Amino acid sequence: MEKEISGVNLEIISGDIASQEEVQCVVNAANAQLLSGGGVAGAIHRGAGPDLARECRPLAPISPGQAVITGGHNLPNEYVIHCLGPIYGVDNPSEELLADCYRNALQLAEQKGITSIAFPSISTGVFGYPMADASETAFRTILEEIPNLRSVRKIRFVLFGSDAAEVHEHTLASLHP
Ligand code: AR6
Repeated sequence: MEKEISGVNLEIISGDIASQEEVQCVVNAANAQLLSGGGVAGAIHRGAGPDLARECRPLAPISPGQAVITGGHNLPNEYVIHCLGPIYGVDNPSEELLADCYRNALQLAEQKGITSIAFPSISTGVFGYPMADASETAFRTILEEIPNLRSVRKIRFVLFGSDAAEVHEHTLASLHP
């Protein structure tokens, strides 16, 4: 699914966040220590190689809602923006902290003049955030930020599996008919 909103191309696909060749920046669903892990963080660190962990070390720890930027190393992307999502029901208010992730990631991308960025569904794996709720917060925040974007012209959501992609398509259709 693809939508053009105020000059920004918003796209939802199913796939692997670590193999997005056409985007300048990918977003990591990180842990506070910015180390490799399961899910998205594991895929990104495997794809980037050990130099990513080395670059991350002095930037850690980060707190829920925060975003930091590094190079992409062996990934097909120039940059990685690492966001620490809230652990659902533990880091509160979870909704605000999740919105902070998307807002801070987009603002960081703007500061670097990044034109295209791919997000995973932050917090909806190990961190337990229900996907429908998370997708609503993600898209609400992105729709709020779109009018402020100057350099970012493409925002892609990369979801694991067609069910996750459908949930996101449904949410976006309801927020932006
Ligand atoms: N590409 C796209 N989406 C993926 C991929 C992938 N390669 N792998 C998993 N997903 P998670 P979180 C989906 O757990 O909830 C890590 O171990 C997955 O199905 O990666 O923010 C870190 O070290 C889910 O919908 O991130 C942290 O400790 C979503 O991406 C912690 O888990 C996010 O799942 C972060 O937990």
